[in-house]
Amino acid sequence: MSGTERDAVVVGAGFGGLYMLHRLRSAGFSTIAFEAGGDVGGTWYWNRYPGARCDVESLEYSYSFSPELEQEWEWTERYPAQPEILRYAEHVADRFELRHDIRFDTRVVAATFDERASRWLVRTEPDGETSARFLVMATGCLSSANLPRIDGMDSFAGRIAHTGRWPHEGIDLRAKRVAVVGTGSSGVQAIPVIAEEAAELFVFQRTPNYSIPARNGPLDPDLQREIKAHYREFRAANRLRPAGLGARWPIGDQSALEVPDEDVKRDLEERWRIGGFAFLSGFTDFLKNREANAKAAEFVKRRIREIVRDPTVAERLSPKQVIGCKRLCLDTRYFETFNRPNVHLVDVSEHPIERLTPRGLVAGGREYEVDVIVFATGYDAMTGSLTRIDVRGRNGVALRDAWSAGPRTYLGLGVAGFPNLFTMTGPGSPSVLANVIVAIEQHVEWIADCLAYLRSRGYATIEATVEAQDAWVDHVNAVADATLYPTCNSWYLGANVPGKPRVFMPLIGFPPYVEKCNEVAAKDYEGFVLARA
Ligand code: N01
Repeated sequence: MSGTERDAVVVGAGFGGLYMLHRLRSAGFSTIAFEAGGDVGGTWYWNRYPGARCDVESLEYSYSFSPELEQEWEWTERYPAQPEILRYAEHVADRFELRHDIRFDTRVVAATFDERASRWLVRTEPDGETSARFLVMATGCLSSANLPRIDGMDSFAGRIAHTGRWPHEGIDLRAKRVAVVGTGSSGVQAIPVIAEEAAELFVFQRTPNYSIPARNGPLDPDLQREIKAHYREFRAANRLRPAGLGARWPIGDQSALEVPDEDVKRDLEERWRIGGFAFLSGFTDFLKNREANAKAAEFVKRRIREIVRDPTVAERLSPKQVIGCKRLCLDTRYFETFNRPNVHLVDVSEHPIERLTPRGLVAGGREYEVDVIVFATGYDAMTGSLTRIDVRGRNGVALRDAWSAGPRTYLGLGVAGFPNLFTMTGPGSPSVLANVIVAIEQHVEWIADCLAYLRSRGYATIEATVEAQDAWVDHVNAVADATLYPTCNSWYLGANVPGKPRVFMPLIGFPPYVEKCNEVAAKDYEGFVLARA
């Protein structure tokens, strides 16, 4: 093959791209990965904001495909901090000699399917073109930063930073007046850390969020040893859980409406003490029934009132939506931070930020003078990093046009009209509603097996049928509609990006999804058309 021809192009060298590259290369496919960043790590390369940390536990937020890697890597905390995750990604790249086939500082800007040759022509910047039979988009679900358009953005004389694009050299916040806009997972993590450094911190909150204590701390060496001794069983148990994680904590099998309130409260208390995502796993219907949900929601609101000394501030910090429809946050002393004299909560739910001025932000008719504005305003999630690339399938149709009314995929892996294109952890798959590394491994292995199958039978293309895709999209919606997830304005629905179609993008439920993918493969890729050149 010439220098610009490959069997496969992988877009992105985060956790998805790294393993995809490794797996395809090991199976004998010539593969190249393009990465816009200067090194591996994906979201963990960019998210260097103060307090950045994963909220899935270290022993679970890691690859399972290599028992040697699993055994040799030592995690230091219950939840890994961004620098540690990045070191892990770098270690993986070195251990499996992946860098050789990754082009860094290279952004994929366009990809066009050549129907005559049944190949993708991938255009990169700085200028380059690569032709490949297969194109795998390992572009990440939360990598396309959402910076709100606010009047006067350019006029601000101080510093502006988005949490997902934090400068590598850091920002010295000592003795500075800082504004943080946004109170999702990023804001909730950054605010307590910034509050300790800054002279004054103004938190601009549009929607209060539920947050559960993470209870982070040094990882117990005995626990690490114990899990490593039974890692296969531990991984297998996690894969059977609804979100592919949390096998250390019990899941309840009763409705919260079937048991006395005291029992529900006791269970929530225990889970609040343990910390982490297990909080909502005690009963089956917290995310299905409003009455059940209210029990968990009220529990958290009571805690907020206990922690936050000023009752007005506590009330403003108390969410109105059901718990869990927006992604639950995990924190370290988030609500406590609002007791600090240097921290001020600015409620912008009714009066949005009007404009930026050279000195700061104007909201509710008042100007807040600051030196630094931190936008913790999230992402154009799940589709943003795909539609920003000019991907064109059959008849020159652009993916962004095919998805103008919302993303449509089959299994979150294939798109009708776009042969040989794979969307890793794409819309229509559990992706962000699962431990994403578990979701990534399942997709990588399914895609690699699929390519091997096509090669062994002499097929040149695989493409989802419109019928299979339509039925799948209906299924994803039906599953979501049976829950409380679609009841509030979350990024799962694209509601955080003005003008984005309101469609519930991820599929709820990891284990049944895996079964379906396996079944499709076992039935010779049912729902896909396979064709020879
Ligand atoms: O982004 P978000 P994030 N004016 O979209 C507000 C993962 N993650 O970066 O809710 C004022 O959740 C917006 O308000 P509203 C995780 O999956 C994981 O925090 O739209 N406010 C919201 O409060 C997470 O869910 C980890 O009304 C504005 C906030 O900005 C996902 O990434 C850590 C605004 C955005 O919250 C995204 O989290 C970090 C405006 N114009 C992230 N525009 C861990 O593993 C937006 N907002 C721990």
